[in-house]
Amino acid sequence: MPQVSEPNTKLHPINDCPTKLRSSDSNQIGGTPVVHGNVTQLSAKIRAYVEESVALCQPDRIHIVDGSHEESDILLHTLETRGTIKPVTHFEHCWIAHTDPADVARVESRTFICTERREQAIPTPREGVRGTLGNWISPADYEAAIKARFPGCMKGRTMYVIPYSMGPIKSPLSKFGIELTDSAYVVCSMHIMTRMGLNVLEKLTDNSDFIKGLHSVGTPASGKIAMAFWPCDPERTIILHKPATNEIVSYGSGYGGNSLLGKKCFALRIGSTIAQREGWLAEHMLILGITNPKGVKKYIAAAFPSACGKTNLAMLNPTLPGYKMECVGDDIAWMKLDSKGQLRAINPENGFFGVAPGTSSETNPNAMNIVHKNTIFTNVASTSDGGVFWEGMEHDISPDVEITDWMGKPWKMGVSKTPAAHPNSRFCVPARQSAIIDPAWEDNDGVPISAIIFGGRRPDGVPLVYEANSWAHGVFIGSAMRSETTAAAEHKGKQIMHDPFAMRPFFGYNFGHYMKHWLTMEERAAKLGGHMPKIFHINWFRKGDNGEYLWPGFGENCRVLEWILQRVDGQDCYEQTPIGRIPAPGALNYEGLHAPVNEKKLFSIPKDFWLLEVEDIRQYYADQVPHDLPPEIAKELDDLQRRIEQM
Ligand code: OXD
Ligand code: MN
Repeated sequence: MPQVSEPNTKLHPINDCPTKLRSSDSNQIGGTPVVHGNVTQLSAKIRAYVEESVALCQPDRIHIVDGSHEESDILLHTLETRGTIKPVTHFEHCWIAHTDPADVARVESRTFICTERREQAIPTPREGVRGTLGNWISPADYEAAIKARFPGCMKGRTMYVIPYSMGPIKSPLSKFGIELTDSAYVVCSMHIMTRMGLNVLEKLTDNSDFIKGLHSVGTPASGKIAMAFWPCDPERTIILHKPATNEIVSYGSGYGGNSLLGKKCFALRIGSTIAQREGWLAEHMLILGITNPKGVKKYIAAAFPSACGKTNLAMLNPTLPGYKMECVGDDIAWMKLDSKGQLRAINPENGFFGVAPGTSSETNPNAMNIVHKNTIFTNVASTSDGGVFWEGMEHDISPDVEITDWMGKPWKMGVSKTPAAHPNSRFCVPARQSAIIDPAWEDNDGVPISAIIFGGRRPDGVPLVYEANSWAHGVFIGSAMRSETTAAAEHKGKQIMHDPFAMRPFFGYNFGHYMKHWLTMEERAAKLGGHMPKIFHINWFRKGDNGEYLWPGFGENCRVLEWILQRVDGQDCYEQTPIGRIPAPGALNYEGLHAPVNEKKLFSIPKDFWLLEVEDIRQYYADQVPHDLPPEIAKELDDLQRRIEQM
């Protein structure tokens, strides 16, 4: 188990070039040898990008990633030798990585969007208010930030050139990227999370464009790396995005959300700006296929803030007889209108990078079943029988095993005061391993979306499910989403935070313009002869007077999805309320639930609560988007307030 240690000069500078891979004299870029792959495999555009990045970062060698299992195994072996990962012997081809404790989550405060003018990237908040909808950086400061960190940052290291595709390689909805990184952990994780390697390079030989991504784990200005097994530079970490040139630059962190550039940086931040330009949607949403007992299949897309049970819903085990749920994606959806105006979605990812704590055979048996092979765990605890452990797995391990926490210290259930696994610890696993992966998950045309769902963790006042009255009302509901905070980012403690569209940390452009873009989708669909899906809001987390959850959740959530799809079919099973449409009394199927549900409480709409909610949303808009709020959204809020006042 890695320990806090002085820099290990044997392991650093990182000489991670497998000896098997050697270059010939002509196989070099800017004088730096290519030790794996061949420079002739790169298009002129890719070569120019690598060359300019090599000049900046000065790696010792270049490795063009081919995407083979053999390559990934060699790199995993290198990582093991270095102490970055260790095998999970109880499982097949699984590994645990332990990060530097200072590098465990996304760092929103150091994540920036670079545009000429600030208001292109983020809304200008009310004077005296701190904006919470992203950070802007000027082009000059962007360049300065790079100059202050990157020159020579890969000395002694290998620069890996990762060609990857977000989405199935042949899908017209997919897009390609090149990530340059000095982290073999990133290469192995990208191998799981994206389609990557030579088949993507072949697609780029026509010199077509790609999203540029430069990543370095960095070296602290002092030159001293605290933990040799996990080099990083937490004090100077920065994650930069430049939508105008489709560029991502990430320095100082090896943690997934900051370093696997295809995910949040490309598929959401840069992706949302491309989507705005091209007239589609890049969203922080799961995609789920639902087949009802009659064999009719529909797909839904759902947005929840980080670590709100999104992966659990994406892999739902339905309790209602005759239902079948299949997963297309658990985190990101790219959604475009087809020629008939039907919204279709692809999952741009190739794997699941799920939050481990809370995942168990009770809450998500489908996830538990797939993490026993080809999985890279990060910051989970380990067990003396060669397995893994995290909070929530108490019933999944044998009681006599000894547990070592994510920091390498002995840990005792019921005794230790700190968590065994880091709250943001992860499993990274290929999606195709899942028994419930949807047969259409790699369809080039994407799957048709019938409903869009927003949700959050709301202990009070917000009913289990309600339906928007219209598209604009639905967009308003997305913009007003709030949720209890999570461990996926650097926030402390529990608070109800605004997280519009579950995109607050992931907007690539001004949130006001983003709402406007969403509003335009209705007309775009209509012009093509279609219509946008119905929008719903769900809340599995409402609590009763004694703090107990009012809804059993997990597999029982299929009952809510059943009602949603009945509404999609136009069934008259709803009751109109001031906030939207809720199931008519008895319309939700409660048959066979283990304990009776207090329907009245679950669906009550307390006037006082909602008056405060409206006030809060109004304040939020006034503080955060005073200049850019679309009038349609302001009107929805006024209308909601009026309806509540009339209750
Ligand atoms: C994630 C997140 O990692 O949303 O998926 O933070
Ligand atoms: Mn996410």
